[in-house]
Amino acid sequence: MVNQAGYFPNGQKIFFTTTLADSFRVVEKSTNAVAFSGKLTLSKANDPSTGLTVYKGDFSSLKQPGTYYVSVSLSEQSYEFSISDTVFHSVFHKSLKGFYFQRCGQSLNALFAGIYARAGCHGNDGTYHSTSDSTGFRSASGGWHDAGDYGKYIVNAGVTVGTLLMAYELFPTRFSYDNLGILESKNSVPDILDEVRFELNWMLKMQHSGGGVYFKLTREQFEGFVMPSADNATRYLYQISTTATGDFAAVFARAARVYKPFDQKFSDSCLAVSRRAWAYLQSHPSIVPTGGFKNPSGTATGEYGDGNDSDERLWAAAELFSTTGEPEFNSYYSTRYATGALLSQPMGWPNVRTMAHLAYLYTKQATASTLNKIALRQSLLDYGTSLVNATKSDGFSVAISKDEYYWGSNSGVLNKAILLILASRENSDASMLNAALAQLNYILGNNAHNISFVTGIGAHHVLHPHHRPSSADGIVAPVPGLLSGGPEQGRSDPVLQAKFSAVTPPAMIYTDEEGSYASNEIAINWNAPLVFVAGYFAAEGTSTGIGLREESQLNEFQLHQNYPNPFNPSTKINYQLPVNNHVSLRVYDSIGREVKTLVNEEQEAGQYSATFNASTLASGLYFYNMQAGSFVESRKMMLIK
Ligand code: 9MR
Ligand code: 9MR
Ligand code: ZN
Repeated sequence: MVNQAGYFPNGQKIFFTTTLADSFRVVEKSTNAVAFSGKLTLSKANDPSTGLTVYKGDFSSLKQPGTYYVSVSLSEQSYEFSISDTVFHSVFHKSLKGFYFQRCGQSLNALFAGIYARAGCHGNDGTYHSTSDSTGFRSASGGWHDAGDYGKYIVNAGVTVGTLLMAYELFPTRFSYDNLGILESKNSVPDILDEVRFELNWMLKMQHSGGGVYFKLTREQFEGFVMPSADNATRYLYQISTTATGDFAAVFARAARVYKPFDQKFSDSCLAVSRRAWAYLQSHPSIVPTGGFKNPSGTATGEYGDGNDSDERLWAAAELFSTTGEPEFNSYYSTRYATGALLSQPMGWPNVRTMAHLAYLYTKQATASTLNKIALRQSLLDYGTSLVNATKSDGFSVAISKDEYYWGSNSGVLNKAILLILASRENSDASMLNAALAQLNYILGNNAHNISFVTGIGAHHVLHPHHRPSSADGIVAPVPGLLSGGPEQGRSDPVLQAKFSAVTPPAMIYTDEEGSYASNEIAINWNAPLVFVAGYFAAEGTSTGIGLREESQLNEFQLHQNYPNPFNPSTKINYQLPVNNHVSLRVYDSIGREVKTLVNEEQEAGQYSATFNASTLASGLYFYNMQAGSFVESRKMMLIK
């Protein structure tokens, strides 16, 4: 079992096998030449999660880029893999593009979707359900299909959008790719933000004028395995809920920060709707509907059942504080944040407490409590350490324990990888980053099923996901870039029930069959941490392997590319100061004459946006240059009138 996408030249390289042999060889594929040989060691006897006795081979010292396979005996060899700096590029790109393929209410053009082009769908979204507060039609088309079904659920949208925006906000240079081949590519706004905005535009339509947010927009019963355009039954907006409203308030507060440099008006409206959602929460201090949202009788689509909205409220407060700096939100968070352990579980739709804590930990607001931040940072480090230890006692180096193979377990694995990445930035311990990468290795084939759980990635990947378009489109290969949920200990569908028993070890309860919705569906909230982790590591590489391009984005000077570029007649130039400094920001023409001084003064640490009015300048090439302390950087811009 190898990571079928591959390994970094200078990174750790581990494979697993259950074959008892003493040595192994890594063979170069085209020449069949043995490039490396080594000894197997025991990884784990009677591994608790799989029940297997697992051996591992380490070929980290093989650094020559190429295509290889591992051989442990004459008859047994692994799937092929690469050694290269770019092994995670296509995982990142495909998993992000996976969201484009989930778009609802828009046809997918062959230009962007290739053979997976399809007609638009669900143009009649939606009708108020009889249990909601209104009657008739409400325009709420757009957004992503949630999963293998075509429903749209705010709670799941919330954690998904939160995770994707967090990836961009923490690591803007790693997530600024604008050439994904979606409708909005090359518009000078990173594609991850374009794609997320498609979902945000739908979410906006789900907010009642009173601030509350409708829980979901789905049919009463799951649709059949038809293309989305053929699914024409009525789809309903169900009740307003406080879990949905809390998630909504949180992600729109974050969106107000993230989109500000790109679109001030949109940013303003994000903050306004977030405040309105917050006001609704304030006037409804107990969970709505009572006990949490439940499907009414006659409805069987997803429930995302959650009887506790305190974490959604906490997340909303943390994000609103981070965006506005207002004391109300700071004190809401600070008086409640310490109930229970701090960072002690991965993010997930039922519990977004970790999202709240991360928002507070990374806020730039000067009035944030230093003591809170110290406690959060310490708990992140402690949690990271406990996860590293968990990987050491697992046969396949997985960070989830044998009791954590819940529905969507692969997302638990990847959400823990995110926390390991974040923890690794707080010290310089390579073991955290290696443990994070081991989680991605597991997802991409380093697992007991010897399968890449991402469609379209690896020589042997999931082929039969519980995904209606992949089933109904008549194309053999499933839609690419989608993460299967993975092993499910509860055996919550008939296929798993028939195939496995109560004594099957939890990590073995998986089958690549369309009927197994509990182990082989795909979902937006599972793809989001895949995008985060694959995108993070895709930008690692560059011949150094992991760990050597450590950068703590929040603690460094940054001068961003201006948007839009080309622009006319005024633009914004954004930059970030980690500490107070004298800043000069000047614009020069192509032969080096200064045409404008935008900033020349002492400024406090923070993020800035300088407006540049170019109306008196001729079309052409210009440069802007920023100096602050020893930081000096220039960027190019084109002015086209
Ligand atoms: O698709 C399945 C559907 O045909 C069954 O009636 C249903 C019974 O619960 O289970 C499946 O539905 C899944 C759906 O396709 C998408 N997400 C999870 C659903 C099961 O919870
Ligand atoms: O991801 C959800 C998982 O945590 C639950 O255990 C499961 C059963 O309630 O439902 C999952 O969510 C499904 C949703 O209800 C409908 N769309 C498909 C989702 C993924 O299976
Ligand atoms: Zn649709």
